[in-house]
Amino acid sequence: MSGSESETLELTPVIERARSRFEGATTEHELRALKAEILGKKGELTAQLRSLGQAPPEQRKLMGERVNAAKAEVEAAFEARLHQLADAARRAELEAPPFDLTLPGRVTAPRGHLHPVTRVKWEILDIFRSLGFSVAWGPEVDLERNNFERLGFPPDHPATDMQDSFWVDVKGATAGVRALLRTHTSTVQVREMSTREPPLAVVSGGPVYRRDDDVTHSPMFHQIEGFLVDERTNFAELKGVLGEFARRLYGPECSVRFRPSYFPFVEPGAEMDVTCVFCSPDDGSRASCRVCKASGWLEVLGCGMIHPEVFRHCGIDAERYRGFAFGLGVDRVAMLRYGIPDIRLLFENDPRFLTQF
Ligand code: 2NL
Repeated sequence: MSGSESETLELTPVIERARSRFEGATTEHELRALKAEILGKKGELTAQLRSLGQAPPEQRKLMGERVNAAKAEVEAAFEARLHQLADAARRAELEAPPFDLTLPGRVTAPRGHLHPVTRVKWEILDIFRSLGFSVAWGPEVDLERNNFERLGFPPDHPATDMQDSFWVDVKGATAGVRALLRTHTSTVQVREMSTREPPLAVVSGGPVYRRDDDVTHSPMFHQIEGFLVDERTNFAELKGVLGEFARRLYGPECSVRFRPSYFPFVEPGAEMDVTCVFCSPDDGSRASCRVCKASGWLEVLGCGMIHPEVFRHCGIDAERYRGFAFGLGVDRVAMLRYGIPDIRLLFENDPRFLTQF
């Protein structure tokens, strides 16, 4: 570089070019890329600084100051444009439609609910609780003794064929002691009677297991059983309690009737019917009602006065105490309540079915 060239070292156009390119940038990213290009290793000003080495020594100082001053100006132009862009972004954010904090959140997983059988089970247990009964629970695998013997079924009694059972192998069990999936919830009643002192009023509910499988039977279904034991209770009290239960479950218009029936652990035994929930009062639809087979009545539970033999097996004084007991199928109540035609639908866990409740 010659002396005359250094005197005409014209930096104003370099600064102006940088300024106008910065103006053209519309994002911070774009702006920073330009700055790197202009002030970086290959930028015009860097080249000028580098060439100072060849300038005559008496001019170097002045030229150096001018190039550095130009660099500072380009940097200031960069900072000014950076602030402008940040201000514009902030203004756009403030002027945009406000974010609605009251919008509902995005649904990631649908909310579940209780199974229809569980809902009906608690509805029934709650009714008995409101009538003064307490709720008890017991294991689903129990001893033959609690499932059959204490209820008065002797071993190999033909009645045990009525409910062909699922037997469970117990490793190291004493010979002759057998366990099974409970075939009814009476196991819980038996446990309560054997461990507590009357007066007692207890209900219990849950799954029970029998070797059945068709449209109206599932190998696992749900039962609720209850009993009351006191020095003086009788069939009239049984009718009063179970009639009130039916009205609370099916509505105040519901009537009940009792028909003699046989259960091995009660004497006398009966079945309770309620007026058909689909065709009562009869509006002319009864004649074609498929649910009650045009009878106007639905069978809903079994009941009776507890057999003294059951008391003796459970250590209760059969001379001093009497009691009534009852049992009902929860699945059947749920099927009537929701109009479900096939019991197996309840236990296939198909969400297309379950989400309807
Ligand atoms: C049913 C069952 C009945 C009982 C259940 C019972 C229990 C004990 C003593 C006496 Cl510990 N009875 N339970 C009594 C009568 C009928 O019915 O599932 N019926 C639909």
